[in-house]
Amino acid sequence: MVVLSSATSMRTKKTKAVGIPVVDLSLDRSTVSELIVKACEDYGFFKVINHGVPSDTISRLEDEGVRFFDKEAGDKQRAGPATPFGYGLKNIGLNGDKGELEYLLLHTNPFSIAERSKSISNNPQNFSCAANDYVESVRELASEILELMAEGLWFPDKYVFSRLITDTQSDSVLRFNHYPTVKNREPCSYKDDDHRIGFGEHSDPQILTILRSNDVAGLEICLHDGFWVPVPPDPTQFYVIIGDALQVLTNGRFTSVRHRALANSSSRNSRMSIMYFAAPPVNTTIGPLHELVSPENPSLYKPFTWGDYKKAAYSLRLGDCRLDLFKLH
Ligand code: GA4
Repeated sequence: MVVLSSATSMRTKKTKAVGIPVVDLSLDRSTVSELIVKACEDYGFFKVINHGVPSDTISRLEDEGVRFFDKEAGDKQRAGPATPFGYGLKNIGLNGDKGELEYLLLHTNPFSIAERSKSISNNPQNFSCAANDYVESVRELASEILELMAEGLWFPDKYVFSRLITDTQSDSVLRFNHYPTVKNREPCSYKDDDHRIGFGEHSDPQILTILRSNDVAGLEICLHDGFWVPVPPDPTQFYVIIGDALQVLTNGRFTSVRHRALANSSSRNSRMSIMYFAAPPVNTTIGPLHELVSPENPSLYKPFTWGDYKKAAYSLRLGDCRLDLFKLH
């Protein structure tokens, strides 16, 4: 199954029809694992349906997000600045990247969520319960997907990827992005109002991202041939984004997908997305798995710790290809 979309090349301005893969997790395991491997190889991106995350878990966290972004500017600032965790407005990272958005970044450790909730919500208990329940559910979903990937790659150890993110010391992150509509935005310098950048082109540094948005469009992914494809929003389902760390673990067999969010001026509603970035503990060594290295397929990357990789990511700009720093050839 695929979601049909129309892709555009930035260089030639040509368009073509593209089908974004949809993986139905209720199908039989071997079919699902094959579909996932194919989607990771071809796109580094896919949609999952029949994902098992309760709709109530999703809507409770969505409501908390809406409540937070509805607050007065000064109240939101109390949760910031996002260096690296808290509330951020337009500034992304530490090196001058900007976007037409506001956001909330949280470490997924329950103690850290409980502490942050105090400056995020008037009812911190509600916020932290909603966030913890959501994180638990999407972590399970991410682990299941990683196990299916390992099975699809015929690895003897099906937990080889998933155990990296289920470790209690996992460095995973939860992010809310809110892209205000034009009427709520100040005039800005971008010439083409339909292509205002909400969150600029980049790949995610982590292993896997589980993304969910409301019904407002904006997300686009870049295909291997450079065509950009708009991703139709679907509030009831999740999109899965392959991150740089999984590209390294699979020795380049899966590639992290470059993506961006446009601040869509034609929509009357604002877009809100929630992302769970699944990461290993900071001291974990990431390198190509030996099953995927051979004389015909030599190792493409030198091993590094997740902490080193994060340091590299934060020292560069959002759109930089940070994996180049760790390439062997
Ligand atoms: C992209 C993925 C996640 O949103 C994020 C981002 C982080 C941030 O916004 O602080 C980064 C970006 C992301 C990649 C390069 C660095 C770090 C901004 C930036 C310029 C939370 C992450 O882990 O990396």
